[in-house]
Amino acid sequence: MIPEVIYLHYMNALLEGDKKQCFQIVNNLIEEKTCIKDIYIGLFQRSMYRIGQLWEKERCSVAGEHIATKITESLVEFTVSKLADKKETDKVVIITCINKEFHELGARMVAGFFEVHGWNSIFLGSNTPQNELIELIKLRKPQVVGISNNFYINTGRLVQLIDLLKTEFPNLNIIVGGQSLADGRADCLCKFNDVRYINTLDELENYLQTQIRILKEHLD
Ligand code: B12
Repeated sequence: MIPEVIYLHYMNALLEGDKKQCFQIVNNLIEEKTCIKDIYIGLFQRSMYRIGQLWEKERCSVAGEHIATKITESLVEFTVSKLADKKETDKVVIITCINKEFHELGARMVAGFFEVHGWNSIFLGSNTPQNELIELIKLRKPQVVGISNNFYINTGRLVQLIDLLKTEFPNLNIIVGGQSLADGRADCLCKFNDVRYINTLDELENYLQTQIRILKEHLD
């Protein structure tokens, strides 16, 4: 858990665009061995969701939101550079956003979470064309592909993409995340019996443990 006083201090610095202060706070938390999930959820996600609410009420400008997003992005890179497992690995995950989805911070965090857990993650970011993703899967042969969908308008495109991936790669492990499908809106995935919607980093952590067990059994 991140103490409330630290969250408020961080939120204040983020709203002021004070990158140095934000880095200082996060660096201190890392040095105190705060769990990465707490930093990602209790600081990064919580503050960005709050910025979304402020922006909706016109209490945070678009520029203020862009600055906060950029600071948070660089902090995710910073945490990964500090905490990623540097051992060689053949566990590969591709994390991507759908075509026309411009929210990429959550997906970057998820890619970082895989790296901290010893995976080699290939992060494609926002607005990825379907054919580019398919070519990359053929080339890199990932064990898992993670797709992010945050803007509800893109959900049709998400289903279309999964249909295409399942036709090209019937055995591919696909996970999906993002706010569009939260709060019981993941029904559109029912038609794919092996595609998982993962809503939280706790669920992702459990999923990773299962994957590692399956990969080990496969090698034995
Ligand atoms: C920053 C931001 C933007 C930035 C994004 C920049 C970037 N580089 O990412 C920009 C300016 C581009 C933007 C644009 C828009 N935005 Co915006 N944006 C936000 C904001 C404030 C923060 C998003 C964020 O980073 N959240 C923090 C991350 C960490 O959380 P997260 O994405 O949920 O990710 C977590 C989980 O969902 C999950 N997850 C996410 N992806 C994946 C993938 C996998 C595989 C897994 C396992 C898990 C997973 O794990 C993460 C960690 O827990 C949100 C507010 C909010 N509530 O999030 C609005 C918000 C998402 N935006 C919104 C809107 C409406 C828009 C615009 C339509 C605005 C406009 N009029 O142009 C456009 C749409 C662009 C598009 N076509 O995609 C709405 C969406 C409403 C809806 N129901 O769909 C929100 C909720 C704001 C609001 N309160 O109305 N936005």
